[in-house]
Amino acid sequence: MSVTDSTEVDVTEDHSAEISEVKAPLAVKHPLQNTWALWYFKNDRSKDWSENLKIVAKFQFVEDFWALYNHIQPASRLANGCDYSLFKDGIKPEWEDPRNCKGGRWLISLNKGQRATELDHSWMEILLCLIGEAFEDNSDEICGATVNIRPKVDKLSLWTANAGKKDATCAIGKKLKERLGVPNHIVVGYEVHEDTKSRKGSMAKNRYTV
Ligand code: MGP
Repeated sequence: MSVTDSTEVDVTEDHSAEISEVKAPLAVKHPLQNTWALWYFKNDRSKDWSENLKIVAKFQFVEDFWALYNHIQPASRLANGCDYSLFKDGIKPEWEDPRNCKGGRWLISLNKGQRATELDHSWMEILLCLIGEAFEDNSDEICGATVNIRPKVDKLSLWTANAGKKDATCAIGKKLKERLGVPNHIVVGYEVHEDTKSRKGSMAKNRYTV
């Protein structure tokens, strides 16, 4: 998996087998509650959007997560137009997936300066919230998370399954804000995927805010 030694990630196949070969001392690995898949998106305009989404690796142990994380480029080093997504195994990081289609995302935008200072730390914190099941009773509502690297505004988003479940969705948003250390006076919004898909302006309206 040549993802650390080139300026752009070359992800052409599933590397799960390679990652799960990493052995912990005494060969005891610590299982996660869910199996997760890391996806990489590279914006190749000659292909449909969905065809540009590739699985980098799946993992179900803490040690395999770190092996993968330490092996790939940090999000801040990806080229503009690229994304990483970490989703529960079986959920594709797209609106159309049956487990995403009634849901939405908590969205945090970062300006250009924050790419160097905050992006990698915040993305790592989101990854740790996911694999550590930080959303407790509402963990079943979690689908995954995405980081979009873009020329003007990078985006971090946490995708949940049911936009109609206000209490669970807002509890997730509050926990996310707390874990990322977002100050209280900064408002974080939740967009419903259906609205994001059909929006006319530059932003979909927020269904909820925390
Ligand atoms: P984007 O990559 O989420 O954001 O969506 P970006 O690049 O910041 O652009 P903006 O439109 O938010 O300003 C870019 C485009 O990719 C969308 O307009 C869609 O055409 C396509 N796209 C993104 N997502 C997440 C999906 C998806 O889940 N399904 C499909 N079919 N297209 C998507």
